Amino acid sequence: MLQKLPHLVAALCILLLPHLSPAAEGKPTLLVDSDNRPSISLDGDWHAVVDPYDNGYLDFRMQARPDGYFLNEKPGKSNKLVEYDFSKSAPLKVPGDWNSQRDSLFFYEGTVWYQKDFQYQRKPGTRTFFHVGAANYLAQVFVNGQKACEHEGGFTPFDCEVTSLVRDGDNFVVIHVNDQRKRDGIPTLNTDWWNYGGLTRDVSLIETPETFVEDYSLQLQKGSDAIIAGWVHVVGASAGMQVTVKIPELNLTQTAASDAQGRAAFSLKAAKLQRWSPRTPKLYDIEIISGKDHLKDSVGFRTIEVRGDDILLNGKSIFLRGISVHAEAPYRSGRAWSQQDAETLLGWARELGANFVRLAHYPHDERMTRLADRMGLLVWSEVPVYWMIEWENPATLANATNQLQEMIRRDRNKASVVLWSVANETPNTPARLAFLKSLIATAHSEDPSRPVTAALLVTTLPDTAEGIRTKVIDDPLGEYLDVLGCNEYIGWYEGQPELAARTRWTSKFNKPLIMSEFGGDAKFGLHGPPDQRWTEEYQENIYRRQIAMLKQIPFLRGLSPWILMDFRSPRRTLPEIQDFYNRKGLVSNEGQKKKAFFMLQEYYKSLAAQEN
Ligand code: GCB
Repeated sequence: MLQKLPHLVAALCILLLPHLSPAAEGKPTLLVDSDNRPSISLDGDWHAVVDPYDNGYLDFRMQARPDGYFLNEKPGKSNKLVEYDFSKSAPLKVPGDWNSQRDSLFFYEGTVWYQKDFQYQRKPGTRTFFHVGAANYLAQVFVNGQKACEHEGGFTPFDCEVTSLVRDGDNFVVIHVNDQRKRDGIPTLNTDWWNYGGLTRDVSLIETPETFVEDYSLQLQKGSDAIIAGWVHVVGASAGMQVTVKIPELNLTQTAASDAQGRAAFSLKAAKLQRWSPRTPKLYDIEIISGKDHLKDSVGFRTIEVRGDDILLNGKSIFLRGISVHAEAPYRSGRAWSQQDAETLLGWARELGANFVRLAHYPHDERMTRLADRMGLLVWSEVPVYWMIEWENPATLANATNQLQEMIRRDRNKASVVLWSVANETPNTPARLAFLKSLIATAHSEDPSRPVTAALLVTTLPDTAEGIRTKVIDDPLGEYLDVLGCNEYIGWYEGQPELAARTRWTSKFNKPLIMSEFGGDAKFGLHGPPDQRWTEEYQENIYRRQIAMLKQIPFLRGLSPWILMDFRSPRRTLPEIQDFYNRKGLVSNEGQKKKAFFMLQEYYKSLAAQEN
């Protein structure tokens, strides 16, 4: 009997499972639409202990400490390490990366322990979640000395259930954040952006009723201009729980019963739906009601499809006038997170005449996709599967899959997001292909409504006798993608800008192409002839020649040149020019527009005029 006990316990757990949230298993959940839920902000100053040897977490044998961490969160009240004292440690601002807050942390990659006291009074019948908008890269959350959850991945949110850990009155939270680059991580050791560490996005406590809407999907059905279909997932619901979806402006209300997994399916017919598009970014207020939970959101409805080499928005072919954007904060540098950061970055994109942004190379703050929804900017959203990854490592694939699922889950109800990208410039090997095929399948099954893309590299054929060179899109991954992305640097990493004039493009696939990167560095204010590198004139020359070349590609359906604004990168050391900035921005990190900005703006204006 005793031997059978574990099986009994396991069976009991399985029986109880539908009533538990994932948080109860120690794995954080992700509350969709969390920015519209009642919350208590924990942003502001946090005590921070910089722990380069991760000594609070690892003992002298480099083993994880059994009690999770060993710092003295209440001096005098515990016998933990006397060397540490949160209360005397200088604070760091949250949200915010640590690198741009303290000179001594500029190049720092390692552990910082964050600590904050907070007052709390739990209302009866509620559950409490600890929400982290993003922590780069590994995070472990401890509430009142007890571990609540851990999370891997620096760019997606997570919510730890802390209902049983919080108490009325004084509470404290400790978060162990480590941003050491890992060979088996996503991303891996080498990237062309700054590894900004810390609690880089908002932190808050979120309260929900005991039974609550954890996730939902409502989309305009493919091929339809009136049917809004989807589902709502309620945690804590038993089969037959009533779930209601309302769209008051459309006079729509529908109630459905949840199944045994807490899922209720919906199909609503809207008689006079105004579809979301860049020109008319119409958002509808929606309400989802289940038991005591009442979730509100603003959602746009549109379809996005691929037919042959066309991208169809609401059934009509669209050309994506885009620009790539890093989550670098304008004017002050560091990781972007604020509303003002989002408004500045997307404001420049709009000024450029863009209807599309590639949010590279990882999911950006949710404020960006919220704002894109309101501004009518189409979005390419991407996971940091970048350059080299441990393609054969199942744990790395599980991690990439999880980051992809979290990205999709957070933003699947944003009309602006039209493309999920699974990778950037990855090598053409069988192991890579298997890895990315799996990610593509995940994206399609999590969200059948959106096309999947990736930024590929191409093969260049030798020059013909006439001096014509051909670039062939032949990466076998192309077969599994819906939209092809392609990065090329003619005129920067490859020859002179003029080379574009004798370059032709072909593709093995009958699919739309987005030229997802091209460009070159220019230091704002540095002038010279168009063949002098680093000058604004050289960069402008690249854009001029590129635009002429791109116009000749019949299956081109968009472009997102590299990049909107100069961004910090440890790879870019050239003194007086780069000074640790990648200078391919059309706008400097101080907000000055370079000549190429105006060249691309002119092209985009002419394209927009043709649309009329
Ligand atoms: C690329 C990468 C991008 C780099 C860029 C560059 O191909 O995708 O992350 O920043 O080139 O500037 O070299």
